Amino acid sequence: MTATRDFNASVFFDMGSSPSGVYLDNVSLYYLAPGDLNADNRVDYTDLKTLTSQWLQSGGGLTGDLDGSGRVDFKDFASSAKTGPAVTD
Ligand SMILES: [Ca+2]
Ligand SMILES: [Ca+2]
Repeated sequence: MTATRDFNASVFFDMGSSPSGVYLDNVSLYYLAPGDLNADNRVDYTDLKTLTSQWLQSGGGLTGDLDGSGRVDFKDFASSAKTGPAVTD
C-alpha cells in the first residue's frame, strides 16, 4: 500500500457567515478493504459474523451495507467476498 504521505488532499469548509472556526487535529487517512467491517485491517470470520448478524436488515448505520443501499444482502456479501478473505479464525 502507498504510504499516507503519498496522498494529497484538500478539505474545504463553507462556514458561510458563521464566526466559528474549524480545528482539525490528528487526522489520519487510510484504505479500508470493503469487507473489513471492524477496521482491523483483516477480512476474516469476525467480519463475516457481523455481516450475517445484519443479514437482510434495513436502515442506517449498518456496517454490513457495503454498497450503501440501506439493506444488507447478497450484493454486500459479494463485495465482501471480492476482498478475498484472509480467514485465520
Ligand atoms: Ca476485519
Ligand atoms: Ca447493501
